[in-house]
Amino acid sequence: MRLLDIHVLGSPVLRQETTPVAKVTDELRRLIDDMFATMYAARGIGLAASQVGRLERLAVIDVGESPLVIVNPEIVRHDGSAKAEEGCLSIPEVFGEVERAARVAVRALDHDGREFELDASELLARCLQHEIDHLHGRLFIDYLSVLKRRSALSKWERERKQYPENIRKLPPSEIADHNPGGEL
Ligand code: K1U
Ligand code: ZN
Repeated sequence: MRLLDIHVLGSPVLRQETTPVAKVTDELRRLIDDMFATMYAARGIGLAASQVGRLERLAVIDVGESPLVIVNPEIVRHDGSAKAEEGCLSIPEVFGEVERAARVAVRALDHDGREFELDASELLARCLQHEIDHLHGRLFIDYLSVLKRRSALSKWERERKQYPENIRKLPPSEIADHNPGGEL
C-alpha cells in the first residue's frame, strides 16, 4: 500500500473531466487500495481519483459504515435539499456550507466491476455528491455565494504556501494510524 500525493486547489487536474473506466483491472484495484490508504491517512471520508492526479472515473468513500468503491458513478435519482458544512482534502482548512440533494440514488460499478445501485441520505448522500462532483471537475467552493467564495479563497491564499507545486504530501507514519473500516 502506498500513500499518494494529494493535488490541491491550483492543480489543473482538479478541474479536468475524468474518463469512464472500461474494465476494473488488478492495476485499478491497486490504485483503489492506495486511495483508501491515502484517504484514511488524511482523515477524510472520501477521495476521488483526480485528487491523486488520476483521470479514471472512480472514488472511494468511508463515512464510518463500510468502505465503498464507486466506479463510473451516476446519480440516477435525487430529492429534497439539505445544507451542511463541507471540507475538501484538496483545499485543507477551508470550509463552507453547501446545499445539496438530501437523498440520492447512485448507480456504479464496484471493486469487481459489478453494477450496483445505492440509496443514500445524510452524510453518505453528501459525500457521494461531493466525490461525483470531483469526477466532473467541480469543487464545493463553486457552490458558495460570491462573498463566501471570496473569503474561502482568501483563506486558501494563506494556506496554499504550505503546498509547493500544488501537492500535499502525507507523512509516511500516517499509514497505520487510522483505518476505521479495517480495510488495510
Ligand atoms: O473528497 C474530499 O475532498 C474528501 C472530503 C469529503 C467530504 C467532506 C465533507 C462533506 C462531504 C464530503 C473530506 O473527507 S474532507 C474531511 C472532512 O471534512 C470530514 C471528515 C470527517 C467527517 C466529516 C467531514
Ligand atoms: Zn473534495
